[in-house]
Order: sequence, then structure tokens, then C-alpha cells
Amino acid sequence: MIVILTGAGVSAESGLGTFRDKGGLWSRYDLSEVATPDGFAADPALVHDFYNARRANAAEAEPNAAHRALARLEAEADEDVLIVTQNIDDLHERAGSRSVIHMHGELFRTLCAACGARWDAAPALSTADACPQCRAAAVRPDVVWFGEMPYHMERIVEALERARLFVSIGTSGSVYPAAGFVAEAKAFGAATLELNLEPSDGATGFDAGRYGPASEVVPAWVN
Ligand code: BJW
Repeated sequence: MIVILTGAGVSAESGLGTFRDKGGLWSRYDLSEVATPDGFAADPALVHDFYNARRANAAEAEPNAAHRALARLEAEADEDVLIVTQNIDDLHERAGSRSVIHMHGELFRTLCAACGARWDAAPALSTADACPQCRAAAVRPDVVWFGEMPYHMERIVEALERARLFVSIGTSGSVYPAAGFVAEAKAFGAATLELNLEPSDGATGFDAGRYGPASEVVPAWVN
């Protein structure tokens, strides 16, 4: 089995901003204000504006050659291929990948913080929205903020245990638990490979690395 961890760098060439690069989202927004439960409690309208803008951006974006190469790999490989993405966009699915885990949630899904109901997101969410199930005004994007538990951790650890190869693509490796997957995969016996624009902070933890834009290095690796 091949387990592929993706991050914002895989969608960068589709026009979606990364977080920590120069000019990235965290240079324009205070992450404690827009990506924490406390930030949402303090100013839900600001947080909705942040995600509404990203939803509009993602709706206009198209998958790039890296997303398409990964979909082709899944279709053609004679072993299981699982994408574990930290991205909340839907570009892997739109490129044709079927086996995708969104560990940090999904931009196009909505969560009721009161009753846990989930449904497809309207293009724009507002503080006036009520949950269709319990009517509470506790509607939030279905994404994982700092201090919250990433989704599907049990399935991910099971996959890391089975992996023959672990590949990390377009992630700075600075956010846990995803940043720890390479060490876990290695401990379970997998070979590890980093594909990124440049060596990440955790590059020395990989057996090998190939560096350049995802739209080039990912298709070159898949072929
Ligand atoms: C290109 C490119 C091109 C550019 N081609 N490449 C251990 C130690 C210390 C702290 C902690 C710890 N464990 C947990 C914590 C706390 C915290 C944390 O990690 N803090 C760190 C900052 C230190 N983690 C959490 O709170 C997490 N929850 C948690 O741990 O729960 C408890 C738990 C315990 C044990 C097990 C399990 C759970 C939750 C983290 C939630 C992160 N949420 C966000 C927002 C999601 C919604 C949204 O999108 O708005 O997730 S933050 C943001 O960072 C987003 C991303 O998914 C995530 C990672 O970013 P990513 O994808 O790596 O982007 P960048 O910008 O950092 O990097 C882009 C890379 O691409 C760069 O390397 C570029 O070079 C490259 N690139 N163009 C190829 N064209």
C-alpha cells in the first residue's frame, strides 16, 4: 500500500494559497483569529468571511497536473493507494482520486457545533444560519482548527501500519499530528519520500526527496 500525505503545496499551482510561504495565508491573517475555536467564538463573522472567500476561490480552481497524476496512480497501481490530505479543498476528488481522507475537514461541508450534524456548505455561511436539524445558531465550517482532533486518525494510523511506501507532497511538515506520520510510517517499516518545492524542515526524516513544483515532480514520480 502507498500512503500519500498532501498539503497546501499540491494545490498552490491551482491558485490556492499556502499557509506559511511568503505571502501565504498566515502572513495576511492571524491564525489565532481564524483557525482556532477561541477565534471563532470571539468573532464568528470574521471566520465565516475567511472561509467564504476561500470557498469562492476553491470553487473557481481546477485540479493541476499533480492532482491528476495522483488520480492516475490510484487507477493504475496494482496496490492500494490512499491519499491523506491536510487540504480542505476538493481538488483531489475532482481530479478523480477516490480514496481520499480529509484529516483537516472539508471546505464544502458544514458542521453544527451544537448537535454534530453535517451537511453540504452553502457558498457563503453567516452567523444568521441555523442548523437544519436542531435549529441552533452554531453553524461552522467542517474544518479542524488548532487544538481540535484531526479526523479519521484511527484509519490513518492503520494505513501507516500497512504502508510499503509513504510519500509526503507539498507540506511544510510543521503541523502535528500530520508532521509525525513520516516517523510513524518509518517505524512500521515503510520507505519514505518527500516531494516538495524545497526541502521542508523535516526533510532529513525522509529516505529520499525530489524537489520542484508539484505539477512537475509529482507526474515525474508517478510515471
Ligand atoms: C509547494 C509548492 C508547489 C509551495 N509545489 N510544493 C506536537 C508538538 C507541538 C505542537 C503540537 C504537537 N501536537 C499537536 C500540536 C498542536 C498543533 C500543532 O501542530 N501546532 C504546530 C504549529 C506546532 N496541532 C493541532 O492543534 C492539531 N490537533 C491536535 O494535535 O489534536 C490533538 C492530537 C494529539 C495526538 C494525536 C492526534 C491529535 C490540529 C491541527 C489543525 C491544523 N489546521 C489547519 C487549518 C485547517 C483548516 C483550513 O485550511 O483553514 O490546517 S492550519 C493549516 O496548516 C492547515 C493545513 O492543513 C496545515 C498544514 O499546512 P501545510 O499544508 O503544510 O501548508 P504550509 O503552507 O505550511 O506548507 C506548504 C508547503 O508547500 C511548503 O513546504 C512549500 O515549500 C510547499 N510548496 N508551493 C510543491 N508549487
